[in-house]
Amino acid sequence: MPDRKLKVVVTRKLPAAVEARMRELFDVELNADDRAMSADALAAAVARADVLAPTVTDRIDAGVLAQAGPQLKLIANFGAGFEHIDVASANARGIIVTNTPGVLTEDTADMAMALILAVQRRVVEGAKALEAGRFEGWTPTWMMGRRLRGKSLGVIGMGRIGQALARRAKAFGLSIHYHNRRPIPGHIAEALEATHWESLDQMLARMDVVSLNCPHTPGTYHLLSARRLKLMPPHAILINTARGGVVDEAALAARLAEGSLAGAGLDVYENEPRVDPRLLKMPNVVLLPHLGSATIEGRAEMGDKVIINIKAFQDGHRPPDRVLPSML
Ligand code: 8YV
Repeated sequence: MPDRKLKVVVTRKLPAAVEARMRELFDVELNADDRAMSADALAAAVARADVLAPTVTDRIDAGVLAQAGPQLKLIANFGAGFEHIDVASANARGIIVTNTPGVLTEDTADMAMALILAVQRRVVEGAKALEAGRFEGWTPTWMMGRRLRGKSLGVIGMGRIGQALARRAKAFGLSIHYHNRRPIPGHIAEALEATHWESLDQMLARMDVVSLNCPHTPGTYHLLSARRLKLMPPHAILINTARGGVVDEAALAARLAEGSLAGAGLDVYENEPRVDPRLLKMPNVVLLPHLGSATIEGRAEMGDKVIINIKAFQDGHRPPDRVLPSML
């Protein structure tokens, strides 16, 4: 590794303490005005950077990577999801890709639980009704939601975040079910009293609440297709804190509009920041602007991870959070 400081190009504004530490360690280019970079700006960045530190709002595809200079050796993503990076193309060019797993697990699980509560108990709908002057005093039948205790939760993707959500949901009295590529270790399944469903179709047909917690890979694109959404019973709700592309958003909006699904809580969308306009008008749908990991603590820890990955690389070690082809 050369003695000079690594040129690190950071594509978005990061927490101040993270940026300050990066200034100490690296020859860093920060993005003070925090505007998302265009494809041309990204291409220019990979042409001059030793390390690129992008986020979910940057599309690092084969076209951008084709512009990379030979000095670009690391893409240290600020975020856990990496579907916006063409990892295979990067690896083929000898570029390592890293992410920030583990530090946003609890925050994202909190948000999924918050969405379950919000949709099932009509929290946002009630707050909006009050703000609009529609609260005329208590009545026995107004704004009734559904009880959580005793209901079933089907988690799609039982990794770190799925398990953290399952722990929360179990404490709220939900029974835990999951669909995953592989069953989780026995001791974890036992503690959660979790049932593994080999068949996603069969699980969907029996759950009261379904939560998406899997990564967006070529294999999970539109995993919840129009056909699968139709398998969910009409009283069921869908929660998505994973990635918009895992659900056919137009088909979801259509199902909700026809009343054949009771509600949805979404933090992510297929074409962010665009949201299917039909969803915006539905009282039984709670929409958040991709806030899953948005805590002061979580974002600081994500920054630490980015720095640790770059530092390890700079010191001649293998960065700890490499994204490996087996994860795709
Ligand atoms: C991040 C996320 O804030 O880490 C992820 O995968 O979805 C978000 O919570 C975002 O990816 C930042 O790049």
